[in-house]
Amino acid sequence: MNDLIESTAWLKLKEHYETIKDVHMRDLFAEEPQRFEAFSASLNDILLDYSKNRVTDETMELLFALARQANVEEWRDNMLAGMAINSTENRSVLHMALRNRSNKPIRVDGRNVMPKVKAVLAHMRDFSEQVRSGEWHGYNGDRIKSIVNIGIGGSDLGPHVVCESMKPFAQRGLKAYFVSNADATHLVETLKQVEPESTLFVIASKTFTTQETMLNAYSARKWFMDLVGNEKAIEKHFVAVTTNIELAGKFGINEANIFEFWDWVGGRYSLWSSVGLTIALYLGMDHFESLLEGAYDMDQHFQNAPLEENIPVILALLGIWYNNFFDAQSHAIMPYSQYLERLPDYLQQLDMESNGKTIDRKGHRVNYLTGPIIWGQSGTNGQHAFFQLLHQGTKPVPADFLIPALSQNPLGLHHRVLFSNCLAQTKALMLGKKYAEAVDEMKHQGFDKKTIEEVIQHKVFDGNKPTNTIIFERLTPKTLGSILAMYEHKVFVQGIIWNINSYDQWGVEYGKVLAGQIQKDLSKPGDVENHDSSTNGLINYRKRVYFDEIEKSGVD
Ligand code: G6Q
Repeated sequence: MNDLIESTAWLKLKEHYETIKDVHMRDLFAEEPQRFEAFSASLNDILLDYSKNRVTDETMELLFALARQANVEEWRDNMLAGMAINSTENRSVLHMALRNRSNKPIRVDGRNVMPKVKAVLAHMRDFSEQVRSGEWHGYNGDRIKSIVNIGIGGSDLGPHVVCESMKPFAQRGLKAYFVSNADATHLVETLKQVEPESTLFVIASKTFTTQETMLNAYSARKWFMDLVGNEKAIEKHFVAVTTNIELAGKFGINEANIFEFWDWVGGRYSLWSSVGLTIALYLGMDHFESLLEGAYDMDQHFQNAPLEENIPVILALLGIWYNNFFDAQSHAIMPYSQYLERLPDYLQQLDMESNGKTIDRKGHRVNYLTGPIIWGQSGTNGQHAFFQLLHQGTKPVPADFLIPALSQNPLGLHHRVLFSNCLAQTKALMLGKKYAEAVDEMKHQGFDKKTIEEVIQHKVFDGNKPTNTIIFERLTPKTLGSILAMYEHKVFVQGIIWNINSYDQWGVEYGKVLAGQIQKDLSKPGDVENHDSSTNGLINYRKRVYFDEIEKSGVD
């Protein structure tokens, strides 16, 4: 039994939906000249324009009432007070402590965690400065030129999106690589680009037991030993980021080079912790701290701004509006910035791992939709691929468009073209093109009546497709920090309203054990019959090919 869809705020929204579902945004804009001012919110240089949504003042009031009914503010305060809101793992959720730039203590079990957080930041600063200045060098005196981050999921996606997005701030001559996939190709192709003498491997794993990461770490270690042949050299080239100091020590990493974090930091919320070591090495600690400051500004905004002006709350409520009342199955992320190319990947994990849940906090199956499918691609590339479906497909796809007002690479007309495309898309998605407009356009282009009649239906665009535009001055570490924190809080608010635990990931844990039995079966000769027929058939296919190959080549 779930209360949500029977609650007062929900029922009022349902009723309101009936009155608004056929209203066109084109008419809302015509009726309300101040719509942009009325439906926008800002923090520092970040401006959220949410006027191109299928909402009126009344819709927003009802949505804010839903947030109040779910006690979003109280949950937010409980999270920051260190309460174990990750109830299925009995853990606090305190990634906000990692970027707490004030002197206020933040406690877990009555203990202030800030001294530990600051000590790790100081350790990161000290180490990254040594590496970047050349004071820390490879075993034979070479300067470190390549950082290879080995990690997966939360120990990969966060540092990866930041390093990619912040390339203009990186130190010249230093490269960052990310290896995550169990497919050896990922590691092998990366190792082709680096030299052991000038490479530092950062093994990032909260648990230090994740199969893919351990596989890659041990293979990287073997590659290093095969080329260098000096066990002692390992400590100059391998460091670890983990909560499991013991296992990192067993791997052979010097305790002084293990960067700690804690179980109250969830994997997908960990880029602000020592999991950000690769960021600090690549960009420098000052830029890493600017990233933290940007996130802290968003945290302050999230904690203090009234719900009506609160950017993450507004984004969360609009998401719920489409997800639960318009039955939108997905939400698209369109960064009009090549540097933000990896943002959709990062947000996929943040959102889908957090809110891809069916069981509510009380242990009941929900009877409403929870987290959407997150997808997207950088503009303008997406325009030449899947935007057709956004304009004329049968599925509603609300989307966020993100764009800097100024480019990091001002080159001729490029940014003006990029900017025009971004705005032209959101405008067209909102307005659409009426039948009469399409006819006029074709007449103007000189088409005859018969041709117009034949194709006109295809040239009509319904419009009324909702988008948010998130615009900022320039993509800097601080702005990026604010944007990532904005999405974290959006996901939190949605999880609270859907009454699910956004901080566990039993599906991921399940995946971590699933492969064990199959792996054993793959190593024995002969066909297997102990699985379903599909799994048996696929295992046996691989075995036949593999054992034939061994017989032919004589090499295992
Ligand atoms: C994140 C998830 C998951 C995790 C990876 C890596 O919230 O728990 O993506 O980050 O499975 O785990 P380790 O860091 O422990 O290797």
